[in-house]
Amino acid sequence: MAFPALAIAADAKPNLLVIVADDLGYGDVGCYGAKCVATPNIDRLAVQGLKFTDAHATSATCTPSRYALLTGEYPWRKRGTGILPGDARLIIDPDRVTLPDLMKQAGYTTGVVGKWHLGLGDGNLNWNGEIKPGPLEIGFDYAFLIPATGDRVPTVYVENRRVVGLDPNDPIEVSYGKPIGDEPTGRDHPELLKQKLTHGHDATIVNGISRIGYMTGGKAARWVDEDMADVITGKAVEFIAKNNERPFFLYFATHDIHVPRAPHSRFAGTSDCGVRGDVIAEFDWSVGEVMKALDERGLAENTLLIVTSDNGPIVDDGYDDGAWETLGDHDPSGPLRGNKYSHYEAGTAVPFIARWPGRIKADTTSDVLICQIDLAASFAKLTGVEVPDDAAPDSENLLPALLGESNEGRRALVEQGRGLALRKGRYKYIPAAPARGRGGSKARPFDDAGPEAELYDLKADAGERKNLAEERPEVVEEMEATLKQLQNSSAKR
Ligand code: NG6
Ligand code: CA
Repeated sequence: MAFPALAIAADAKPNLLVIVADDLGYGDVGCYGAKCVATPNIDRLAVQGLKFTDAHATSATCTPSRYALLTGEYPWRKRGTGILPGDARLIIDPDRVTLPDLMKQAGYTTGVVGKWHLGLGDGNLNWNGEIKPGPLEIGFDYAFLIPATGDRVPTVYVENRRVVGLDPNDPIEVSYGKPIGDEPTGRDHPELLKQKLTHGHDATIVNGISRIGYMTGGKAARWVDEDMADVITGKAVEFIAKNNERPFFLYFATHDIHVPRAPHSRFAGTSDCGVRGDVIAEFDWSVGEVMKALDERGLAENTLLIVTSDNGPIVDDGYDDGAWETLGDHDPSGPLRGNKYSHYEAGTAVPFIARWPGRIKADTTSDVLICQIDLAASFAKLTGVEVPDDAAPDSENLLPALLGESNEGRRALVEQGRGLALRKGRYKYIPAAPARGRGGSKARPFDDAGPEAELYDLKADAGERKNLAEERPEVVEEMEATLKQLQNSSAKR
């Protein structure tokens, strides 16, 4: 593919560093109102940069949200982009032009460190051999991965195309169907668990925590959850150190603050709202280490550093880790309604801070509607590469808004919970879905839309409390038409 000459000189190009937390809620950090846990590093970023109040992931769960971030395509356009098991094949087509592809075209070294959860291999992957296709086939020069999630097997790191520290005499096998091997499971041996289960997560026990899925072998390669933040933050810092001579794009996807919540002893017990607060503190530490790495190399001034989250917050996501009992009056969703998985705003509205001392004004706030899906077109604009016609179809170039130079954001955004919802102008619309029951576990249902259509005026009612659907049928009709049209138009370009 031919790309036009680069628009800005190589030495002027900012590094691009996107830190994506897992399940960190809109109300979970200090500068967004959290009081029970100190997040000094993220708060400092906000003081030095631009804090967005209406920034979103496309989706209220991980796989679709990250698919959108890396491809610039709404995930619901493609089948198979829901939460993936740990043995799923790669869901991003190596032939498509992705965000990391675009950055490579712009002359950047590209890296991903941390949670992947977009599948690996092309079906029937052998974890003991060369693991591909994966991130290296979709535009990354370097990868250090948690293949799926912390609560899914295989519980090993993958560096580039290999499991790290694998003993060839102890091969790994993974199953998401029938049980394999003879290791104890959480279902049969609850007495062996550090954390009891509330739902799911009852298969192979690794490090005293039982997981989703069965695994045998790979004993020497298995991670220790309590060390995970140290390990992956170290890899992110290493990537920065290795690439300080030329511009880099780093996607650093932490395990924090997803379940299982197993903070290092440095953080355990440090917050006023239990283990969930402790892993927020650990996430903040990771952000601080990355900031330090930039400072030490004189890179901070010319690095666009973004901190955000892949979806909204959840207190009980399957492990009985005491998070509910110790939550106190902390509200992970802040002033918004809903949580992870839900159609309400807190499902996709996430913290989003952008700092670039060389370009973005310090200590500023923006209320524009912006989405992580827009990073592809915006970064392409910033680095002077053209987005090919068939790439990133739903990504809007919002560079001026991203840099705080414009108040113009998206006109509309499709938000994905268990179904689709629409943001447009001051309104939020959730279509009727008669088959939809309440979500979550029986004991702790999460706050999600019911079977009837819902319409909210977010300007007057940010907390989505007063359903206007009956009062304003003409708005419902217009929103419905826009949503249909967006669903049917396969591409903007
Ligand atoms: C759910 C898991 C949940 C979490 C989620 C994915 C159960 C009962 N629940 O199926 O614990 O792993 O998937 O989270 O197993 S995400 O942030 O990666 O989307
Ligand atoms: Ca997530």
